[in-house]
Amino acid sequence: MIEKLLSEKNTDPTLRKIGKKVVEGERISESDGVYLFENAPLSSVGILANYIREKRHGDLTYFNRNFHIEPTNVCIYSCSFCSYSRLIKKRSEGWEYSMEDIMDIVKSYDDKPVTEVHIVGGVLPQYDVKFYTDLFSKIKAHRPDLHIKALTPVEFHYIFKKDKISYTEGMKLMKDSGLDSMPGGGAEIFDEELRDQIAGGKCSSDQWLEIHRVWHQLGQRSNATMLYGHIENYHHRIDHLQRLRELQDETGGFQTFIPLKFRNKDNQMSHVPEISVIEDLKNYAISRIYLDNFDHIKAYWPMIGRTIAQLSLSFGVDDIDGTIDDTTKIYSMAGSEEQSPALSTYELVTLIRKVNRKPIERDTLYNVVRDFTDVKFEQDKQFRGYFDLPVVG
Ligand code: V47
Ligand code: SF4
Repeated sequence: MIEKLLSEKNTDPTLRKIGKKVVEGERISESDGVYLFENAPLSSVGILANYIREKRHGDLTYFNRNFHIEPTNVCIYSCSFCSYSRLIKKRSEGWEYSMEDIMDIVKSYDDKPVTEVHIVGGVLPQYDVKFYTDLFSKIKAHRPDLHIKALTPVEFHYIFKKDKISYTEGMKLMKDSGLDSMPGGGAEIFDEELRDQIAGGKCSSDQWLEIHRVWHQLGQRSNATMLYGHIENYHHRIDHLQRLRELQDETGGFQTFIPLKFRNKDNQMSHVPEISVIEDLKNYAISRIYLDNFDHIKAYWPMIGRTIAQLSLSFGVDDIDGTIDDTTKIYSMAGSEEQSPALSTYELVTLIRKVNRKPIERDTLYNVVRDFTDVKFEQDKQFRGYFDLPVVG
């Protein structure tokens, strides 16, 4: 297929030129990226993205066993795309967990083989540096092997400013208390004008990038996201990818890029229509092509739904996040098809196998926990328990 795209049979010389760059491992430019969004058919970007995906990972498709804790949905900010948060003046409509509440959730997973807890939520004054460092220390004391992936530059910028400490001091405190990695949230869209319109008041794009830079300089890893499909155009998307690619050249600390599709239920941007699945797949593919220095592209299934997550595996995606266990409300409240997002390991493995890819359980840092490629789990008693199937016989 790729030969046809590169040959004279392809009557678009610019697309041929970009295709040649991809095959030869040459980086595409910002104008190439915009050209792909504006002119290339889905099939062509799909072929190129899948070429890169298979060159890097073959058929391997990663997932993990994780759960989320959202300490609060009350927030001092009011991002216009957010369906999840409640303003402080309406805090009685939301939830605000105490340290004990959060530890009770952690403890409820004691007998489950999860490897990661993902903690993120609204921004509130009582959740300060001391609260989070105490929380991370307590989780580590209780379950040292559980990877803590928590908070974003949105919270960090706010709490460090309040305590009048630098990003470096603050991130060192987080690391020393047990924070293992940072998720990719809060990036939204980096273009300053748009960011101001949809996420005004929270940390700026430069501050978001700087906190990741500092974290990477401490030897730690993080993810990156982009909120797309709202009021941005293709130039804004490529600008966002370009800023991530530049920081990654500098630090190498990003593991995974996660495009997040804007969902429009019950938020201040409900009048903005959601974009089509064709656009979603194109966005995954072009992200894979553009971010040549990122190892992984993730389709977050609670946001996009499991069917499109399956499709995305042919458009550059090699990771579909984790079991989640119905512990996040961010997307169900924004109108995702996944109203109670939870998949057992068995279901995740089956979902990946059904589209002829090889399921690999990973930990947060992409170490292989278990290769499920050849596991015949229906017959295998040992794995029935592992797959959360009833152990019979
Ligand atoms: O920053 C909020 C997004 C993000 C909506 O790093 C919305 O592994 C679409 O970052 N429509 C938080 N998106 C979630 C996040 C994340 C999720 C999964 C895995 C990882 C990871 C990170 O959710 C926010 C914002 O960009 N978001 N509301 C909405 N209506
Ligand atoms: Fe608050 Fe995050 Fe929602 Fe913005 S996206 S209002 S910072 S919870």
